[in-house]
Amino acid sequence: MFGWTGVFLKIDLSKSQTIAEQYDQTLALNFLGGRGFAIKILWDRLKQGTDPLSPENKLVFATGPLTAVGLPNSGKLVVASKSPLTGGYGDGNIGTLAAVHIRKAGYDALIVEGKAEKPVIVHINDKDCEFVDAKDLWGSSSFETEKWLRKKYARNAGIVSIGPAGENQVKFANVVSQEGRAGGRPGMGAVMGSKNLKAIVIEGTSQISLANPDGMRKLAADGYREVLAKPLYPFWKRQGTMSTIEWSQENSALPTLNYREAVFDKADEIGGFSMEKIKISNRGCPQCNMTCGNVVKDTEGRDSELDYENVVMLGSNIGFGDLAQIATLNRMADELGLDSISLGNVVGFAMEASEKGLIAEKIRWGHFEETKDLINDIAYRRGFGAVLAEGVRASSKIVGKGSSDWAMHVKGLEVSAYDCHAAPSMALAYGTSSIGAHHKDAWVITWEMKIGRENYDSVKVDHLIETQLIRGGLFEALTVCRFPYNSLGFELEWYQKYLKAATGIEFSLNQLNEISDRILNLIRAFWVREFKEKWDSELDVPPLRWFKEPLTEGPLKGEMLDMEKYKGMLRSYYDKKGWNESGVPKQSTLERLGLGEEAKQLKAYVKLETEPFVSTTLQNTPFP
Ligand code: PTT
Ligand code: SF4
Repeated sequence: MFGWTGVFLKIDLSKSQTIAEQYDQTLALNFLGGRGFAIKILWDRLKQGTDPLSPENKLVFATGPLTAVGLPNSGKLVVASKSPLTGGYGDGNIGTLAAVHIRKAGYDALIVEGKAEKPVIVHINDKDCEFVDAKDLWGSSSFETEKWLRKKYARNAGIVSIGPAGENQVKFANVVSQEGRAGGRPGMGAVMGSKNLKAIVIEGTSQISLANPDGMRKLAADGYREVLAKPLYPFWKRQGTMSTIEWSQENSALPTLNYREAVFDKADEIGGFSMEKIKISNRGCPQCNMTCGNVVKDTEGRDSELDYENVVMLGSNIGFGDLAQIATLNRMADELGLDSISLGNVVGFAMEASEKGLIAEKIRWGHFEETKDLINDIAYRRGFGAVLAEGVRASSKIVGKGSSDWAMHVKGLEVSAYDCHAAPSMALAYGTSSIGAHHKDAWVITWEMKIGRENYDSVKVDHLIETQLIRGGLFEALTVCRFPYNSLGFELEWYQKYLKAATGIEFSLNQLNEISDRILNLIRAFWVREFKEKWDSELDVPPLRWFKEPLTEGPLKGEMLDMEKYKGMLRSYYDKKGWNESGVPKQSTLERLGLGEEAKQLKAYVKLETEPFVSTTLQNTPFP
């Protein structure tokens, strides 16, 4: 087999044992890699109802056939598990040398299971593996941990670790690497902490076996040149994702004060051009010439890496208009190992609850000292921080008094940094995303602004489905960064050529779409299997604030979503996906995608429809 190593490394922490498992080539052909491997592993090996923070849960670090083969932006991996935050499938995408070394050590994925008796570090050196006592590192920040490990092991080893938030099993703790790469929003860091696993260090030295190594070398060099030649490249290097702040402000999509508003009076001060004035360097993932991490100094003179999402969520969404202060909050998130999106979301929730007098704690919008204290309280689960550590859905259940209307999440995952008061298809993207309210699978909002934000029509549904297949399916399975494609216009055909050079197989775009659809359907089946009779289409509806509370500021004052029309779009989406009225894949859909066995298993938990579902809202015209 070329392109894939054909081997998963199973790491059993309870037994301090590793087993290299050969897997069948059909798995690679049907699921490609990354997210595809992760969902198939979790589907096959997790019992329904597994407690996400128990030793029985599994944490998968998965690469794909294009990971680390020398082409642009290919130093990425998918970290996945059953999520303690949502109770469903959870994953994240992280740029790290660990992705490169997993492949060079001869594996396509690591499957971590069990629980170590005491805190450990797993050190993998090609085929050797040792379990190293981590008691001296337990309690350290992710940065200190990595620094210490780089001294002890190779300077360029692949390292992923957790901070105190992961150790304390904060439900939105993530996994951190290289002082600024972070992934696994739905609590992958908490799963790691629950297993007493502080870090994985991996060093691999072998070559990845490719069908056409010379061809790949040439294609990779051509690809780097092509990326450099793209007209948008120079501006990208200046601002990366940060230019989106001005765009969001202009288009009333900038989450402000817990998504109450979509414009922020200090947007200019936190935007890309202000950032450029204090930027000191670029940082990024391995094998990337687009390095999009904008490094600035925080209030204490430390480096902090700014992206759109973390600046918005720790800025306008909680009332901060000072980039150095935002950089400090962001640095805290990275060191503690907290997802910055969910963090900004729960802090915004707390500030609103405090303002409304629903909680005793005083936490004011944009108050630097109070916010820093609260962030530490969340990571260490102290006081009201312990409530927020459970995520915004759980917090709103505890606070009550109608707060669930403005608890900004879908299926328990906090909404990322796009306001949807006036963006129906982005709202549907959040509603139907594979992990909860994250923009990874479909960032359709800029497209939506161009074609008309007011429509709720099936053109939007079609575009969403297509985008999800490419972003949530293909890029997560390949596994490479999607930014060359979606931010610079690096064409999809490149990836087909890379796949051919890596695997020797010519995949058509239709075949790749089918693989993506298979992956996304199996993820949906996983959610349904976990929720059983509690599964309901209401789980695909975004927060009520966007439907009940119109914007009160900016050019779109008075705008909000229409529930009836949203549900019309959702029904159309289900229909086009081959799902029933509750959003459960039909037996015929699963069988068409080669998931017949999985359909049989799912039938033990829910009734599967076999008859075609006829939609009443499928025309290419606006919904009533
Ligand atoms: C991603 C989410 C994002 S999406 C951001 S900023 W973004 C936040 N970054 C965080 C951070 O930083 N520190 C922290 N403690 N928490 C953070 N949480 C947030 O996590 C990231 C880039 C970005 S920056 C994006 S959009 C793209 N995402 C990709 C993806 O999902 N798939 C893919 N194939 N390519 C992608 N390329 C881009 O990667 P999650 P990274 Mg990320 C400091 O983790 O869970 O997927 O959530 O990993 O290596 O930092 O790259 O404006
Ligand atoms: Fe990483 Fe940014 Fe490069 Fe993508 S563009 S690989 S996220 S540094």
